[in-house]
Amino acid sequence: MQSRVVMLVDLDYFFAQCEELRNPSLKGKPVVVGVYSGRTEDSGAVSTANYVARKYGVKSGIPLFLAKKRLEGTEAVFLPVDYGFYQQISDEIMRALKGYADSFEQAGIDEAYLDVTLKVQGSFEAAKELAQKIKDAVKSQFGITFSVGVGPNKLVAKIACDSQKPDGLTVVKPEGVAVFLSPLPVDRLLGVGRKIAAKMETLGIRTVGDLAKYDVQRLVEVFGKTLGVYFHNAANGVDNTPVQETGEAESISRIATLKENTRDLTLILEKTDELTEDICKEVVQRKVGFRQVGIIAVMTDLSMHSRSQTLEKPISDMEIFRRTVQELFEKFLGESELEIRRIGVKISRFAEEETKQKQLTSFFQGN
Ligand code: DCP
Ligand code: CA
Ligand code: CA
Repeated sequence: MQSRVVMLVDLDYFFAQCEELRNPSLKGKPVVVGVYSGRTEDSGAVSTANYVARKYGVKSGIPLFLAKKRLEGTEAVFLPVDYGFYQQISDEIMRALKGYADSFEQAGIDEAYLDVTLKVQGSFEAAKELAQKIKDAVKSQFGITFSVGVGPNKLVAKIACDSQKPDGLTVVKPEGVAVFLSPLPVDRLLGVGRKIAAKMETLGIRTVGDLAKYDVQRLVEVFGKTLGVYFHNAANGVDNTPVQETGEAESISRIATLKENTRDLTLILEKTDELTEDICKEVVQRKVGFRQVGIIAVMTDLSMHSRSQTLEKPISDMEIFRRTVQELFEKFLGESELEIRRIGVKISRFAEEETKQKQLTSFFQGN
């Protein structure tokens, strides 16, 4: 199977770069953007700092007074966050980035995934050129630099991006994933916080390579099924989550013409079975569950009708799917009189994947 080609674009020292954009005289000086809590003049935390300030050990999250201390004697400039301004710049850049992608997923104020598989016809060489082209365009249109990682999936693209900052461009081809990931410390994987890294250390796991080789059954025993399997896959660079617009009303559907116009349920179900099977293949591939099943009927007078049913919980099970389709057609035939010419099956509300993602995210936040 041909590999996907996925990019992760992450804008460099974003809030601070926005400040440099509006006031170019800041360039070259340490710039710290802070969230001032207002209790005392210096209480609050660093939101981000430019790379000049980072050389002095100033980074996101540290207290402002500590940043001040580390930057003593320099020309450091401290500024309060101006979220509205950053949002505006972000919106414009995101709109431009979206134009380069087959599918696009914004993953934060300053980062986005681009699936460019079709755009580059599966070629990582072409993807590298495209990434450079996007960097140049964003630099000249908006005056903003970013780092980008290119890989066969979101996980690899993200880690590739992080590996070279600022203004980086890192390409990891499918055949290079293992070599790229293995030497990295485990905490480079999303979800491996300090606590989990410490636990892994006691198991003799320090690098992503150690984790990749570790018995998956043991991981499941220690971390539970969801996380154990996730860690195993992540360490092996496996990630099938699609790049997709968040909140996008997505659906998968198939439609076909019947051999003859009919009201015979058996004939209709023969055809819908083919369609449901086809859809199920895609569901398995995309690793999603769905909560809504719909049918479409085009009658001999070419009028089109649809019916749908929402299930109690997300499914990916073929049998329940078929039964629901059957019920919907039975009911529909009772409500109509004409013969049917074409039939369609549709699923939507891919809730399960979302829940899974939420479970993982909330778990990670607990670390
Ligand atoms: N941010 C924040 N507090 C944090 C982390 C980030 O307020 N603890 C804000 C400020 C950052 C923006 O989110 O500019 C994006 O976060 P990143 O983690 O992408 O960091 P930067 O863009 O600042 O730097 P980098 O060049 O490492 O991407
Ligand atoms: Ca960033
Ligand atoms: Ca970011």
